[in-house]
Amino acid sequence: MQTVYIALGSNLKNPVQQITNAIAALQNLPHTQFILASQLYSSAPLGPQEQADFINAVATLQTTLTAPVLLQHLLTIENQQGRKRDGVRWGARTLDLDLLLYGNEIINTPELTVPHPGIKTREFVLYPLAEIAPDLVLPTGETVGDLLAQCPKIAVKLAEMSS
Ligand code: ROI
Repeated sequence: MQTVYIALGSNLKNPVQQITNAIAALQNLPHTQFILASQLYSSAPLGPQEQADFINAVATLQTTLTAPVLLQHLLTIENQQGRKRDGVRWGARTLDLDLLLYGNEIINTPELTVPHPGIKTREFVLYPLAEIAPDLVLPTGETVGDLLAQCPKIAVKLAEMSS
């Protein structure tokens, strides 16, 4: 059984609903116990600015799925929620599910890099991660708090849940 952390992001087609639906889908994964999801956070896009603000969250699960099988499930959920890979780097998306951490494992394959490279520099990942796992230590030995202190500052705020 591994404890895993997954980052969720959306900035298209009702992002709050996309994230809510994705959390429900994570709750239904086989061989997996859903533990907790963070609140929803809103931030301006990293990358091209001519796109809508993002909604982000982080969820944690315990699973006996292997990392590659879990990744396939995440891609399936992205596709079920209408993800189109249009080839635009850092473009808008209905749903992005990133495997941030898989237990204490370090994985470097063509399909998967864990810990996710964005974890250290993306405030919109670190804020929700720190909310649900403030004392988490990465395989590299850093804590989430250390990373947040070193991270470039962008404005991340709790998302409006109404509407
Ligand atoms: N920017 C923000 N704020 N949140 C994201 O989830 C996000 N995801 C991305 C890019 C386009 C890089 N920018 C983002 O993939």
